Amino acid sequence: MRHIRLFAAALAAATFATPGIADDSGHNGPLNVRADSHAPIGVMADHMHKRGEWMFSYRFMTMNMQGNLKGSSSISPDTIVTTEPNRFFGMPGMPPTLRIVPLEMTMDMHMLGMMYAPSDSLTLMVMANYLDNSMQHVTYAGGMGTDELGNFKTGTSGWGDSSVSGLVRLFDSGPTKLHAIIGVSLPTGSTEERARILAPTGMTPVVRVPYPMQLSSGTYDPILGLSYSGNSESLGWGAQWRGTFRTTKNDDDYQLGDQHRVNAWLSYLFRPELSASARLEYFRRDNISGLDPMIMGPVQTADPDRQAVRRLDAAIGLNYAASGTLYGWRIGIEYVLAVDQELDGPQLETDDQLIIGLQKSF
Ligand SMILES: [Cu+2]
Repeated sequence: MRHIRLFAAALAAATFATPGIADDSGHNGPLNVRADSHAPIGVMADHMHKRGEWMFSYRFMTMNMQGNLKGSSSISPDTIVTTEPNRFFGMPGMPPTLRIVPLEMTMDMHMLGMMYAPSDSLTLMVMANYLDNSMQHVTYAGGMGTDELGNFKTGTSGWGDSSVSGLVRLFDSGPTKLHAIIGVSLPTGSTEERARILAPTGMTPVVRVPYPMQLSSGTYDPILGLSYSGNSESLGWGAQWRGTFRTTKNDDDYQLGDQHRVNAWLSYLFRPELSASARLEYFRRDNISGLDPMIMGPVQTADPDRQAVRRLDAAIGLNYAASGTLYGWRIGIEYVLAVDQELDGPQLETDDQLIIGLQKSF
C-alpha cells in the first residue's frame, strides 16, 4: 500500500501545479490539447497519431504481490507445505508436498515506447521493457512438518520481451474512434535466469529460477486487439481488448499461457490540460503448457499448472497534457488496486500497482 501515498502526493502536486497555466493557451491554441484524448496511462496502444507524427514514451510500473491464494481463498505457508502436492514427487530427493513458499514479490518494469504514423489510418508502435523482479521465500526443513529452515530472496533483472504493432483505423467520426491492434511479441529477454536458493536440505545451490521470475516468453507471439474511445465536452470513455497468443514452444520446451486484458474507462476533463480517470481491467492468463526440465523443485512457482490468473483491477488516474511552450509533453499516473482474483494456486496474490508515464509527441 506504499503506492497510495505516492499517488496522493502526485494528485496534490497536479492540483496545485495546474492553476498557474490555466489560461495559457500558447501558440497552438487551447483546442489542440485535450488530456483525455489518451487513455489512462496503464492502457497501451489506445490512441493513434496523425500522419507524420512521432511519439516517444517512458512508463514505470511497479507491482506488489503478497500472500498466497488458492482459487480466491487465502492459504498459509504452513498449510501449503503440509497439504499441497509436489508434482515432482517420485523424482530423486523430491518430497510429497511443497516445501518452499513464496511470501512476496515486487515486479518493477521500465517501458520504452515509440510511435510513428506513416498515414492517418496507420500508426506503428514499438515497445521494449526492462524488468527488475524480486521474490522473498520461506523454506521448511526436510520433507515434512512445519519447522522453518530459513528465508531467502531471489532477484532477476534485464530486458523482457519487446513488441512491434500496427494500429489500424477502422472508424473515426471525430468524437468516437475505433482501431485494431495487430502485432507480434518478440522474445528479446532471457528464459534461463539463475539464482541461489535455500533447499529444504539446507543446501544453497544456484538453479534456474521458476517461471514467474524469468524475463521472457522465449516465443514469437501474435498480439491482437480492438480499441474504442469517445468523448463529449467534458467526459471521455473507452474500451479495449488486447490478447497475446502463444503458438509455439520455446527452446526450453514450454509455452506461456495466452494472456488477455479487457479494459473499460471513464474520464472527466477538468480543463483541456487535465483529466481524471476511473478504469476497470480484467486480466486473464492461462497456465503454461510443457515444462522446462531445468525448472524443478518443491515450490508452486515451478509448477506449470499453478500459473493461471483471472483478476479484476480497479484504477484511478490523472492525465496531464501540456499546452503552450511545452506543447507535446504529457504525463500520466495511475494507481491500480486488485479487487478480485482467482488463481490456479497456491500462487502469490497481487495487491496493487503504480504506473507513471511520460510522453512526448512532435
Ligand atoms: Cu502515441
